[in-house]
Amino acid sequence: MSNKTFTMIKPDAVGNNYIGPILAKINEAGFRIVAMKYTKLSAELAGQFYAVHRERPFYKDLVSYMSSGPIVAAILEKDNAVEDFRKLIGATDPAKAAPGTIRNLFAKSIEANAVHGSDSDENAAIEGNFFFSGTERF
Ligand code: FUP
Repeated sequence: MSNKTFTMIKPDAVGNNYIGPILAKINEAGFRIVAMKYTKLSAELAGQFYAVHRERPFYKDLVSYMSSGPIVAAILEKDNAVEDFRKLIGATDPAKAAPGTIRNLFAKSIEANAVHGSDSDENAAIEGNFFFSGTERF
């Protein structure tokens, strides 16, 4: 079990001025920020990041949405990081996300669902490496 996960605060949450409240929830839940950047994905990079979903019907819209505005990408550290962060963000569809979870509080739709959280230790490493070099982690 690794102690790191990867997250993005997505364009809807950035646009709604939820960076601060979401980071507060992340810190209150006991995660330490190891790396962080405010950036914007090109359609090409968003397509690469979500390549695992390329056969799904929502892929094109997802890529266009994820490249529509700035995001915050971060690597987070905590014991049991992947599982605990998935609990903190709640279900993919905010209508099904448990009360008090980040998606329940801040997301509007299944596509514009406020945050990303890695679903496995392996993907956490792949996704962290997608955004950050070794010297950008502290
Ligand atoms: P999650 O792991 O909770 O982020 O969800 P998935 O990996 O299943 O989906 C990745 C992203 O695809 C979601 F964050 C939002 C988008 N998505 C849709 O737009 N429509 C869907 O029906 C499912 C996912």
